[in-house]
Amino acid sequence: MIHSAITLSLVPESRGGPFVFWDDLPAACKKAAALGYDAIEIFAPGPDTIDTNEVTKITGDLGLKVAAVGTGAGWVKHKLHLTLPDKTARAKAMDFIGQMIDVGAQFKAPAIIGSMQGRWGDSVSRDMATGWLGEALNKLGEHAKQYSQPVIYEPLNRYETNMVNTIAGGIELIRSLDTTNVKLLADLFHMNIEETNIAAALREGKGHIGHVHFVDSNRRPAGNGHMDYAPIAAALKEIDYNGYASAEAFPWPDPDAAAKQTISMFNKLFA
Ligand code: LER
Ligand code: MN
Repeated sequence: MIHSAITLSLVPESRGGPFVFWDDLPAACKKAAALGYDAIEIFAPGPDTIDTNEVTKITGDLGLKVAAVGTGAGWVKHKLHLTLPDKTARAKAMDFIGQMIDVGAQFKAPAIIGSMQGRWGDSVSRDMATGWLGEALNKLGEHAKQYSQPVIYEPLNRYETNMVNTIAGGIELIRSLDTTNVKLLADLFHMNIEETNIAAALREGKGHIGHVHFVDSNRRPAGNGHMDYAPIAAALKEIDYNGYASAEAFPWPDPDAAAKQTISMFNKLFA
């Protein structure tokens, strides 16, 4: 069974980004629960900015789960990522993600590594960056294991990273790891740019996909672009995907309408 989730950003620096709800955790949780969402996905400024008791209380009272926690603020706020040339900076990036894994675990939620994968170039060769990323994923995957949570690794489109852009590239990367605790995030927006056939890529990802960002071709809420969802929903069912379809979309035309639109598409496709 596929579960519904919706994103909330608590990071002022990411304003303009693809998050449906903004700034106000209690209000976002109330709205998500009222619309029938199963979970909330939280993009926070850092591990020490999440009041774990508050999140546990608010979500618990509303019967909501936490689907995942993002780590991208490590890049957006601190300009850290896992493939920087400076060893100390890479270690800080690892530490940031490790602490986000610890925080997420308190809500039984995995952490997502998207923009924190960084990119190669200048003094950093592709091989060096791939080596560092692999090392980091091995360590973080094993770190997350103690909580019975995977690490969720997200291939991004070519304008955001040159590390891994497709599900096939993600599978190749995770097959090269020693840890077996890294899963892929299939973000339909990135896939629409990079994949030859989205449904075929999802089928190829059977057993490897741990999270889905449910969004349309133009990053508006599902149903507001030209994404052909029927084969996508069929592929996710065919591979027995039982994680979240999480609305990581622009709050278009506004957060409330985006939230309503997404849950109505979710119910049509997956309920
Ligand atoms: C960024 O484009 C994205 O899709 C996020 O989920 C990554 O942190
Ligand atoms: Mn995404």
